[in-house]
Amino acid sequence: MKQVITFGEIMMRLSPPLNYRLVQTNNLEVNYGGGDANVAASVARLGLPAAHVTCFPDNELGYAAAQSFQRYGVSMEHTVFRGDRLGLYFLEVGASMRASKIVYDRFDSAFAKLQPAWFDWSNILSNGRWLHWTGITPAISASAAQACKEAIQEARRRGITVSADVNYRRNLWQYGKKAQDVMPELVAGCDVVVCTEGDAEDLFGITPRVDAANRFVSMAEQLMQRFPQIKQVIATERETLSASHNRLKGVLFNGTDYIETPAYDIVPIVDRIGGGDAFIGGFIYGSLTYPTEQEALTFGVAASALKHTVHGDVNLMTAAEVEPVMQGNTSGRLL
Ligand code: KDG
Repeated sequence: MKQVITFGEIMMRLSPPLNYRLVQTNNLEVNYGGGDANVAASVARLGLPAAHVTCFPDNELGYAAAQSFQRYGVSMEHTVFRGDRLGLYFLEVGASMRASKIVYDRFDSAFAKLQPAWFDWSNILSNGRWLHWTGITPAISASAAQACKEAIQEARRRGITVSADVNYRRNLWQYGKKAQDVMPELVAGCDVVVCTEGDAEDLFGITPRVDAANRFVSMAEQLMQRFPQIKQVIATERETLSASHNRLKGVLFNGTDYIETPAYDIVPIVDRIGGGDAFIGGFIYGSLTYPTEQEALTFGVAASALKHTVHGDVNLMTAAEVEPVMQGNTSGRLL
């Protein structure tokens, strides 16, 4: 069976154990994560073939990062090992009224310095059924943005479904190009787009109409008018009751119908990093497995809710574990 293929940077995540703060800890736990790679890991754990394409330094840190995703069943066969630096990030996990904190140390990473010519997309995508990328990838460097564009173009030529999580991280866009200039061309090649109201406004200048009955639908309609290739706009809507208690639901607009899921109460949150990626991984799996958009969307939100119960960036749930939650069994009791 052909693969779901993702492209982007993987970083080493270093976090104090338990709820220690960085200033007091003597130990840092190691995890690896990357928005796009987390999606590949989700899909692979759920049971469909997935591959992640990236560039790692040609050293022990690069090999360890590659292995961490191989362990979850992600094919890393297209990894390029060149360059010197693995990006890092430091995370203090929040609790109750204290929000999580992240410090990035990723500039000049091997991924940021990749050359687009190192990736033969025709060969990589010859075994692809779905390409997914996030707005983090073109934010890293001009060459990463170019490689992302070439991947999308090749996927389009091959009729492969393309999805994007626009995920606007304004602090990352530091190489001289503006997200507002780069992202429209990339998003124009996508079939499925994950976009919040805030990102639609910041990136594309799209705001819901003042008289809109449903603000998400109004935003999604305008996004689809501007980028006619888009067939589905999806998002999660998160109510933050505290750092350890969120309420999450999924929403989808397909040009005609608006669909939403029941809201999931997630309490206590163990680790919310990668919750959005778990949603997308679950949605991709659901779209390739279930006959209806309602099921795909609900599966995605259930997978995301479960991700919040596990440390690390990656959703490690199997389909058999997500299904009961999707069907409303959120008690944690064995059936
Ligand atoms: O969505 C989770 C990602 O943010 C995390 O895995 C790390 O890729 C990452 C990033 O750029 O922050």
